[in-house]
Amino acid sequence: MTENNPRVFPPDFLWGAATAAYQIEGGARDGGRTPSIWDTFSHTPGKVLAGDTGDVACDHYHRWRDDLALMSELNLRSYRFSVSWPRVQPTGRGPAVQRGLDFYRELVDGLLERDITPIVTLYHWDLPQELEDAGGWPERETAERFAEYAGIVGETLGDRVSLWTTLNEPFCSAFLGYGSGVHAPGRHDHESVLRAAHHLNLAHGLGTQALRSVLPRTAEVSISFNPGVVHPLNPESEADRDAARRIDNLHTRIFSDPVLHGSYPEDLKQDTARVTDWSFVRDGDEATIHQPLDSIGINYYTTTVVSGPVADELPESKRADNHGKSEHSMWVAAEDVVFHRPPGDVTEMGWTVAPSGLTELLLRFSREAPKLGLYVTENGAAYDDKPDASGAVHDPERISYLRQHFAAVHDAMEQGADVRGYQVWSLLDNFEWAFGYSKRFGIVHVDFDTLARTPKSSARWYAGVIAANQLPASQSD
Ligand code: PNW
Repeated sequence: MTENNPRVFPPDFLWGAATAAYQIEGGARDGGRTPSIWDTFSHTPGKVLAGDTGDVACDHYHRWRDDLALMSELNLRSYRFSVSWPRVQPTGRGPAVQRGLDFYRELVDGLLERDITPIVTLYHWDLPQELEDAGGWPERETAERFAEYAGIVGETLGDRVSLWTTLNEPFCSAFLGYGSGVHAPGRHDHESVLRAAHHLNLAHGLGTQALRSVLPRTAEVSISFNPGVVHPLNPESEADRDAARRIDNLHTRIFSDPVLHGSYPEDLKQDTARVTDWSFVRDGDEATIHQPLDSIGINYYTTTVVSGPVADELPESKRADNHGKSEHSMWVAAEDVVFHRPPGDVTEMGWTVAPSGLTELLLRFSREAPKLGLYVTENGAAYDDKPDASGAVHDPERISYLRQHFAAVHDAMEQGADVRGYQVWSLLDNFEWAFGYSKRFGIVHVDFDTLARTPKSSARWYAGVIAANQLPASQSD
């Protein structure tokens, strides 16, 4: 549509990049840090591809100064990172460790010196192992412990950080952690999934209250969802539409309804009645979860197509395993739903490139929560990037992926969505959870033998987009 006009972004649009503590820091035993569920999980044989762990990862814990220089070189205006809970509060209870807090304070000061806006995520999946030993997210106490931890970090960084995110993708914590078991702690039990989802929601609510009590009034509080864009295979089919409704409830509304509107969807409770009576939801919990927020973070990678049961098993080329292969279905009371791969190019994850889904999601949430700002807190793609003979890393597919998604964000803004920023996933190639180091999402290449960082051509291209604050109309890079 705007092929001949450049797509111009607002002057204060917060371009940036995102990472997460366990995926980049390493320094697993430094400064009094104790194991999180991801240390335990990655050290359990068979859980992570090739036995990879985050023990060293990108060694960002020791190289953060170099990484800051890299961010400046790439013109980043924001940097979204997460705080490692067991680095700050090793057992998940009691007093904080000063060295842990100091690490993040120095990092934040370094960002501010460079005019890069820090966006702090409090929980990106690294639960202190001791809290999992006490029952983990299926237990209410974990939500209460999270609130205490949120208060500690808020008190320490509140004078210098103005953008706060409570949780990253509670969907993955609950469904992949306690349902399919492909993520830590690797459990699979359907009632635990729903209990975990509720206590993650409660953690968000209690954590937001704790943050508000220590942060200046100008600070913004948010949560990052990875909502599903779920389309029925055949929109004419009642069974396919019902499959889409049930998956949307489990993927998205189980979190966004209580957070944004203060109650769980009634049909979700009915659909799952044979799994649980939901008695773990106490009077007042939904009101606690429903805290006033300033913005919503949207993480988006691909679109999902579902149907009701089909006669024959789909061939691999038509099947979507977007959430990782597991013998245990995580789809509570929706095990019968079949996931189809949408047409189009796929990334190394097997995820179809579907930029219009991002426009759709941003418009959905801008209608659902018209007063809240939106940030795309993650979006990006894995490709098989290798340095050439000269050491340069060319990743034209990633440039194409990003270009299409920037245009999709711009489309949503033209249609009224209040999108305030975009953080690419990810700054660095890193520990891609169950896939270890085999999947590279970075705009900066990391050699995991030498830990050398090399900006890929997409990083240079992105730096140019940020400097111009617009997407060039021409297709040539
Ligand atoms: C998100 N799924 O993870 C995370 O927030 C990042 O830490 C991660 O590196 C990135 O996306 C790329 O995967 C997801 O199976 C992991 O549905 C798995 C799924 C979704 C998101």
